[in-house]
Formats: sequence, C-alpha cells, structure tokens
Amino acid sequence: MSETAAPHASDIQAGARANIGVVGLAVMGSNLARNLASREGNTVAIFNRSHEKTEHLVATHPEAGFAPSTSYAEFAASLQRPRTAIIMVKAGAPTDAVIDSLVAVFEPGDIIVDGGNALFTDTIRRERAVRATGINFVGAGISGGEEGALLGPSIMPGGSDESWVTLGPILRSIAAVAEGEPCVTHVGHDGSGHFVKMIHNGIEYADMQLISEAYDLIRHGTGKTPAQIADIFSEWNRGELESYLIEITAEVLRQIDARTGAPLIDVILDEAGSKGTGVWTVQNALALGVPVSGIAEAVFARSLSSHPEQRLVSGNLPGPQQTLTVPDEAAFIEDVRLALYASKIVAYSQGFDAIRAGAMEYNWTIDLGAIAKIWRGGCIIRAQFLNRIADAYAAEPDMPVLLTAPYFVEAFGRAQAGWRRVASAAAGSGIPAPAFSSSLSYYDGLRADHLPAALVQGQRDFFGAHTYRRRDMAGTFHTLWSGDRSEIEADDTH
Ligand code: NBP
Repeated sequence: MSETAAPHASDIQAGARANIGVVGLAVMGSNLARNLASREGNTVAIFNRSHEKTEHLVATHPEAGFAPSTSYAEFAASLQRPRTAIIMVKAGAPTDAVIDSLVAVFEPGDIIVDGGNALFTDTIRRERAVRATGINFVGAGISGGEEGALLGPSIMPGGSDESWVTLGPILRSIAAVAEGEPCVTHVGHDGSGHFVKMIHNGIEYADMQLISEAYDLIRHGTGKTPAQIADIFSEWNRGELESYLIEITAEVLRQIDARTGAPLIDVILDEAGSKGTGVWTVQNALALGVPVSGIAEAVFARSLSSHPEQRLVSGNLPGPQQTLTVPDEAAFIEDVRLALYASKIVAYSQGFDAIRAGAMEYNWTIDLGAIAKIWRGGCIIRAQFLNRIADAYAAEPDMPVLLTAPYFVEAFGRAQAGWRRVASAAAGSGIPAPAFSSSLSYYDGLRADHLPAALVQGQRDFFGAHTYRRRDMAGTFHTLWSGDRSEIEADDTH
C-alpha cells in the first residue's frame, strides 16, 4: 500500500497549519506532542480541557511551535484535512467525552486516534460508532511510559486501512527504532491494537514477577546484598536475558534510600499495585480458553501481596523456615538464570497464543512476527529475545504453540534441569515462586502423553452426564454409572 501523508493543496484550509493534533496534555499527551513537534515537517495542534496545561506546554516549549487552541472548534480549524488527532486522556468516560466533542467538529475522512489504555472491546464499540459518521477511528496502544512518549514509544495501532495511509508515516516518524526498523505496525482492524497492547502489559506483569522471584531466591539462597544481586542482573543483561526490565532491576536493587542509607528495596513496602491491564489480559484469555498461567500467577501474586490483613494472620501457618541452603552458590545462580529464561519463554509463548486466539475470535489478521519486532524497542518488555520470536514466526507463521519452535526447544534442553532444581528448592524451603512453578507445570502439561483430564471427564460424566470421548473409537459416550449397562453412545454423530 502506498503511504503518502501529504494533504492535497485544496484540502488545506486557511489558517489550518497543523498536520497532526493532540488532545489531552497530561504527562503522556504533552510528551507525545513534543515528540511529534520534534520531527521534520510536523506542526502540532494542541488542546486540553483545562487551558492552563495548554498554556504551560506552549510556554515551556516554545521551540515546538505548537498551534494551541482554547476550544474543540478552534482545534479542528487549526488542522489540515484529513484532520488527524491523537487523544491522550484518561481511559473510560473521559475518552468517550473527547470522542463525542471531536466528532461534533470533524468531517468524514478525518481520523481520531485513541492513544490511551482503552479496553479493546470499548475500542471495537467506539470504532463502529465513529465509522457510522464517516470519520475514521483508530485505537492505538502506546507503550513506553512518559519517556517512551517523548523519545520514541512502541505503537500498536488498529483501525482501517484508509486511516493507516495518513497515520502510518506520522507514527513511524515518532516510534522507537530497533535495528533500523520503526517499532510500529498496522496491527489489524478496530480493537486489535488495544488487544495487542493489553497482552503486552500482561506479558510485562509475568516478566516482572519472574524477575522478582529470581531476585528473592538468590537473596534467600546466597545471602548476597541487593547491590551484589544488582551485579548479577547486570551480568545477565549481557547475555540471552538482555532486556529493559533486567537492566532497570539492577538499577532498582543498587539504589540506596536517602533517608536511612539502607538499600531502597528493603524500605519499599512489599504490596504491589496495578492499573488493571493484567486483569484484563487474564479475563480475556480465560474467555478465549487460552491458558496464560504465567501472566495469571503474576496478577495473583500482586493481589496476594496487597492483602495485608490476610498476611498478618497467616504468619503462623506451619511450614519450612523459608531459608535456603545452597551448597554451590555459582551453580545455584546459574540455575536461577536458566529457570528465569525458561519461564520467560513460557510467558511470552502464552501471550502470543492469546493474540492468535484473539485474532481468530475477532477476525483480525495479525502478523505475530511483526508484533514481536515492534516490541524490540520503546516498550517496557523490549528485549533481544523478541528477535527469536520474530524468527520463529517467520519460519512457521501458523505455529500452534510458540515455545515448540526449534530455538526454544534447544533452550529448554539447556534450561530445564536447572529450572526443575530451582522449582524444587523453592517448594522444599517454602519460598513462594508461583510464576516459576506454574510455568514449569504448564511446560510439563504440554509435554505429557496422558493428562489427568481423563479422570475429570469421568467425574463430569458421573455427576452431570456431560459425556466423554474414548481413545479407541470415535463418538461421544455416556456411562450409566450405577445401571446394568456400563456405557451408551450419547450421540450418533460419528
Ligand atoms: P491521565 O490518564 O492522568 O489523564 C489526564 C488527562 O485526561 C488530562 O489531560 C485531563 O484533562 C484529561 N481529561 C479527563 Br481526566 N477527563 C476529561 C474529559 N472529560 N474531557 C477531556 N479531557 C479529560 O493522563 P496520562 O497519564 O498522560 O495518560 C494518558 C493516557 O495514556 C491514559 O489513557 C493512560 O492510561 C495512557 N498511558 C499512560 C502511560 C503512562 O505511563 N502514564 C503509559 C501508556 C499509556 P484536564 O487537564 O483538564 O484534567
């Protein structure tokens, strides 16, 4: 598809000098507006509900040459056609309010982009409603926090092919660049971009939990200080685990609290918060029937940590002392590294399986390899390792389960003995490592010739006549558990 962004001369209204606009100038919107303004050829229209933020941005960044507005009508008039505006406001009702205001002043062919963290089903609803007016609506996941918005985020836009023609060059110009490629791709239609962003955040939860479990086990097993463990993470960051999250983990562990002089990690309360995208990932994966156990355990672990009233009364529960005796420190640390790597492959594989299932459910055509590539830069889960995922999908685009790609099979071959030792050591000493353990169980579940699901089917048929299928013949069967005949065929469809 050709991608020429320049508007026709006849489309340029008198006084309309901006080719792109931003509505919502809190931390993300103002940084994104500055990023847009810093790129050759862009003039950025800006609007915020409370005008002080607009004035502040113009005053603090005169070099950006912003075109500020005090009303939606003025904002629309300052934009060349097709008008293109990126909304960066609080997700939910504020986003709906801004969309309604823009629809009132925009015209057919114009483009409204929601760059906030919308739930993808809201994006599907909004896209349908806005499309009915002839205006294009694009839900775009944007990852990278405030620094990414300013310097180059990873961008996951959905929406129509028509809007991508205008939007593609603009988004490519502001996205992070990884190995010479901009970290943005047209993910698919309607809510696909926000769906992929949701899964990105779910993977982020799992990755953070796995890293935290690795830190905790090393601390228990070796007695090393946070600063010494920071050095281990820095070392790991030079190998196959190289990633932004490993890099910042070392920095967090090295930090000293200015008030007490203690390692900051020992001062921070161990109750993890969340903004809900992990929960969305798990809820939607459950609805799609995709086991995302690594992500789910990470969400549950944050939830467990945030119930002080339960933890307060549970300290006397019987169990090991939660101390770990490690005969060979270096070997143990290497085992933990391998456990982290293998569990990380599981979490990413589950996340990509969820994208594949979502694409089938919602009729999106999503290039999974392209998603791996746009996550290599700008976003929180950026990592070298994503190149291996892109390679795997390039070799076999319809792979039923990502972790069976040859590169990962080889990695599991190297990692699994250490992974098992770490999971056993954690269980034996009573140190919680839910994401390590559940990732290993998932892996073994996939490998198993026989699963205990046969017994579950027997139980279901016993109490609810839910029927079962047999190994040795086609068809669906029900057993008369207390009757004369032991089995009847439940249907004759075979
Ligand atoms: P916030 O999520 O804190 O939202 C504040 C902005 O929303 C302000 O500009 C505010 O205008 C505007 N707003 C609200 Br609240 N209600 C409004 C309404 N009814 N009409 C018009 N404007 C309204 O800002 P943020 O942290 O910059 O995040 C923006 C979006 O980006 C969110 O969807 C967020 O989830 C997403 N995001 C954030 C990050 C991050 O790291 N922070 C990362 C990725 C994505 P006002 O000034 O008049 O109150």
